[in-house]
Amino acid sequence: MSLATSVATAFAERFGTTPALLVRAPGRVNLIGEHTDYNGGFVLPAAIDKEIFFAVAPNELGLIRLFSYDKQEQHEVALREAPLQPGPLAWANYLLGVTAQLQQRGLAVGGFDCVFGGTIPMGAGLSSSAAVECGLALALNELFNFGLNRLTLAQVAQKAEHEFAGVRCGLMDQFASLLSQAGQVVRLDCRSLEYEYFPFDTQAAQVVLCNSGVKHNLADSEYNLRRQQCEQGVAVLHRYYPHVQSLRGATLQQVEAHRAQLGDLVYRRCRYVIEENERVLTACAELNAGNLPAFGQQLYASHAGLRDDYEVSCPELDTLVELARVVPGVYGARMMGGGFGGCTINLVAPGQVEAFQATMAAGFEARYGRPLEMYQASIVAGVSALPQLTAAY
Ligand code: GAF
Repeated sequence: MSLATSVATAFAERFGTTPALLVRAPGRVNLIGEHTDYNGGFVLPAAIDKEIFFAVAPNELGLIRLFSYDKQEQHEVALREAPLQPGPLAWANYLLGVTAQLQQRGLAVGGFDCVFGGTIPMGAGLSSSAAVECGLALALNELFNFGLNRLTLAQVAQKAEHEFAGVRCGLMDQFASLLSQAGQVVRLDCRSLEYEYFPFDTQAAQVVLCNSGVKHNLADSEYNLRRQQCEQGVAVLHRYYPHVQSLRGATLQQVEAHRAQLGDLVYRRCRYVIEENERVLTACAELNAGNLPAFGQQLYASHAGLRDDYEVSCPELDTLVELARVVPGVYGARMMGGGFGGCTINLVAPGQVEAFQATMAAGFEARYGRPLEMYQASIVAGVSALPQLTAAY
């Protein structure tokens, strides 16, 4: 039985009716452009074939009834309890956060039932939380005919993450989950919200993810701290250059000129972000030119900046990148996502994938004494409603 069918079946068993809607919401990779989104910069993500399925239907009970298929836990809230508040279950908060954001926009969310479950590994930096938020955002939009466009749904989901998960994330993950297209990476300008798709041929470069297996408790607080340090940098630069509203608007010359006022730590954070924005643009030009080795060099440089200046890597991620660097057929590798654990992204020439995986597995196990989990990712379309399954559930 497919996972979508299992989720639909679980819905029917639990709520005694067939779901009105089935939705698929993907996780994402980011080729390059890390920690740039909340600085008004560029990112280059794509949705992947790790996904979460939702079965949903309205109910006449005035209740939000949520069931996690993976955790086999249910959470129930009465709509009259509005404004909704975050509760004790982390997974439920993503869903409640989306509902609350829709309500805050004055949209009449009715009672609904939802079962969801998926294959996006948690804490692997593949944006399982954004997929949960975006899948429900699209589902409720369809169920109650709100007529919101996908960009607005991404913003609803982002705000849910801020307010119900306490992470002041940028827009990248939610944007990628909702607006990706199959076989393409998308360059989003997080200042203007303009975006452009670039074909990405996984026949020419396979996307292989190596999961460090590290999940750092401090990841969320360190993430918010990085964002705060960038804001401190902007506040200093703004005093000298009033047009600078975000690090996107600043130059390396400006941060060099005010290194003393910024202090070494904030200076290095700013330097990384400005350089990373440049790297995204260079990488896109290389992609257009079909120069994968040059594209890959930008990934290595991105990793060095994340490790040394932004300080969001960890020894396991650094090891994975160093191991990849010497494997034949690897164009580039780097840590991906917020950092402090999760996956590295590796671009590997197709004929070399098996050898790559063998070398990485052996090297990682020799160093850390545990097996390395790896995934080969395809680039797929963003969140979609599925045609109703015909299986008897
Ligand atoms: C996390 C955040 F959710 C994104 O918004 C982004 O900042 C990323 O870390 C780092 O690039 O995934």
